Amino acid sequence: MERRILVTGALGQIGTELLRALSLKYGSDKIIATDIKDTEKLSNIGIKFLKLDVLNLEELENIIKNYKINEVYHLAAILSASGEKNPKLCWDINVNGLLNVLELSIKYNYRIFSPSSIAVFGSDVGGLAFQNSPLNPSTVYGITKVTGELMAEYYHRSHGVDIRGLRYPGLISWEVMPGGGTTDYAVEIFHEALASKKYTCFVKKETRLPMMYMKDAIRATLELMDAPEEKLTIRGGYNLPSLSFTAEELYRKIKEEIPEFECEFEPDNRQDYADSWPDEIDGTLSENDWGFKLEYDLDLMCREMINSLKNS
Ligand code: NAD
Ligand code: AKB
Repeated sequence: MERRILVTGALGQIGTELLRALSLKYGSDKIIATDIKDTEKLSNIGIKFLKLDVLNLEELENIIKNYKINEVYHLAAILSASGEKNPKLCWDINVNGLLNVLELSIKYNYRIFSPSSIAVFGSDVGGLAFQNSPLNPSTVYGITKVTGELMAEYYHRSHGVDIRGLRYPGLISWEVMPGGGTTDYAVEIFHEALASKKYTCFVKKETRLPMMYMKDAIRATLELMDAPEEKLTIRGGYNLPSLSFTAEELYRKIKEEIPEFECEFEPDNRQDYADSWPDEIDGTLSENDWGFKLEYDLDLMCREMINSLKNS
């Protein structure tokens, strides 16, 4: 099948790297990148960019119709910390934006990738979150992600929509700064380790969260979208095998490479969101259903982050 791919929220932390992976795999002429923000950069690499607010159903439909889209990577969203500042906007974009994508898929019959998050879990989950652990999030962002998972299952069951989802952990990448999440400290720390050699981390040093290097996350996304339909047992969001380390362990690992780096820990309101999430994720179902395996451990990820930032 020739792919004609639409990416929403394409200028964000994941979108920027997913665009490159999709264009390597399918060709840049097969991709329409969209975002509520504007850019001129993508035309240099042959990707067509259109400004699109996912809440604008008419414009979304025009793009899907005009470009005969048959696959959508729906990344437009408001993340956890920004969501707590504006819960209604978070609900509108994360839930109603997804509903627009789902509704049009009934008419235009395209496949959908819709990311979920470890934020679906709440503090009742304990340290280790299994696929079927309770979903009682305390952030509005987490509530929108649980709703998104349930709507994905519903549209698949009732309308046969081929939608797939992953519960990404905190994603670590160097190219684009993350957009208003709780796990952003794990990216900022690398930038500051190189730029100013000091960082004030906004969670306590003992805060342990599930994390993953972006390359593993992009590969997981492509592998899930390539998995045969009959292998998939869930549609809302697969737990992914993930790394698990404390903020202090990350600091110590970076300090091995940059000995003069100093980090202080001054928790703010994001500590509460971090405390409500699990320390670790059991990703056995992803391994069993579609064969996902992590490639990057903490050492490899830190070395690659530091080298990439040095050379950027
Ligand atoms: P991001 O904030 O970096 O990017 C989101 C993009 O969506 C931004 O470029 C923003 O301009 C765009 N956007 C916001 N409102 C929009 C609207 N109304 N219409 C169109 N575009 C809009 O986020 P990300 O990290 O790239 O996350 C992408 C998806 O992955 C989200 O669903 C997020 O919940 C999920 N996720 C991310 C992480 C992570 O660590 N990055 C972890 C778990 C889940
Ligand atoms: C956030 O911190 O909000 C995201 C996420 C884990 O969903 N990075």
